[in-house]
Amino acid sequence: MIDASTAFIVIDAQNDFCAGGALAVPDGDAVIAPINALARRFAAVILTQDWHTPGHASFASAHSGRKPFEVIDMPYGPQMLWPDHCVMGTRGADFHPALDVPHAQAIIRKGYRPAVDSYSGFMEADRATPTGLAGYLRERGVSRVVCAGLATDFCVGWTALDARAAGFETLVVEDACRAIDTGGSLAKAREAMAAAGVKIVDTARLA
Ligand code: VGL
Ligand code: ZN
Repeated sequence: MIDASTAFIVIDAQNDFCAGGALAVPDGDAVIAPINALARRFAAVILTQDWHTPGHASFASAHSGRKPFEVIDMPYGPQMLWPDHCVMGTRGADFHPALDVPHAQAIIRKGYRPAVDSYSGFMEADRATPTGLAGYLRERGVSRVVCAGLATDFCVGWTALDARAAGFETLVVEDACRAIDTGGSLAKAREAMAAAGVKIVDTARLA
C-alpha cells in the first residue's frame, strides 16, 4: 500500500541527462511523464539533483589526456569519467522543465564536493559520507522507497542499493527509468539490485 510510510524518490530528472544535455541518457525525456503521473500517488516525494562543482573530479576534462567513459583510480576507488554535466547553478543542472511535482518536499543535492562523486542519493562515492537522506526518511517514518529517474545503471541503481543497505524496502519502477548502458553497466546494475533484494516493478504493477 502506498501510504505515508512509502516515499517516492525521483532521481536526477535534470536537463543534462535529457535530450540536448551534456550527458544525455538515451530516451531520457521519456521518464518525465510517468514520473509526473506516479508522483501524484505519493504523499512523500523527494527529488535528488546531481550538483557538481565546476571542474569536478568526475569530469574527464579535469584529468589531462582522459576522455569521457574512461575509468580511473581515485583515492576512493574506480571512477568513470564523464563529460562536464550538472554544474551547480547552470541550466543543465536544473530539473527538466516538464517535471511537474510541486508537492515534492525535499531536494537532496549530491556530488557537490570537488573531489568526490556521488551517484547515490544516500552515500557519496567514498562510501563513507552520508548525504543525510536516510536519517531524513527515518525521521519521517518512511520504511519503503520507490525509485525512478535517470540513470537506471548509475544514480538510480546506486540509490536503490544504498536504500536497501540502509534497511528500506526498495522498489525501482523500471518504465520510469532509462539507462546509460556503457560497458555492460545496465546488466551489472540489474544483477546487483536483484542480489540485494531490490524489487524491479513497472508502473502498472506498483501497489
Ligand atoms: C549520473 C553519471 C554521472 C546519473 C550522474 O544521474 O545517473 N550518471 N552523474
Ligand atoms: Zn554526475
